[in-house]
Amino acid sequence: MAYDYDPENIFARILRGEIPNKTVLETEHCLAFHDIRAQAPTHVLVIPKGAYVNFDHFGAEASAEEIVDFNRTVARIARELGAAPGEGGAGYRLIANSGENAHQEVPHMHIHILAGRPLGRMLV
Ligand code: IU
Repeated sequence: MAYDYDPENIFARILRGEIPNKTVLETEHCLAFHDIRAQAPTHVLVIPKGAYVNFDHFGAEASAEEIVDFNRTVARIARELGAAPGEGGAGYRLIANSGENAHQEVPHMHIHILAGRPLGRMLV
């Protein structure tokens, strides 16, 4: 996998504790925090602690344990924030911008959890 991870990217610095963040949840393999430019009443970013550039990199190289922890953490946060449809919530949207066409801004794998208002039919 031809990815060159930049250890000075902003999320790497957040993981090292060099920059503060509003933590929602931390697990063995990931950290979730509020996006500084929230685009919905709930806008949380979940990032793996491992050095993965984007979803492609994470999906190909993360261990099964990291991937399971990541997915369960995303689902758990949505549930705990009251957005999970199975628990009476009104639903949520997950976005993982990966690469330039998707306008990925920060080169450390992350998923956006958006909830708290109707989000429109689809994103393009
Ligand atoms: P993107 O998927 O890479 O396009 O989104 C990056 C997100 O990271 C974006 O929503 C920013 O508001 C957010 N963010 C942040 O929460 N804290 C920061 O210090 C920086 C970006 I830089």
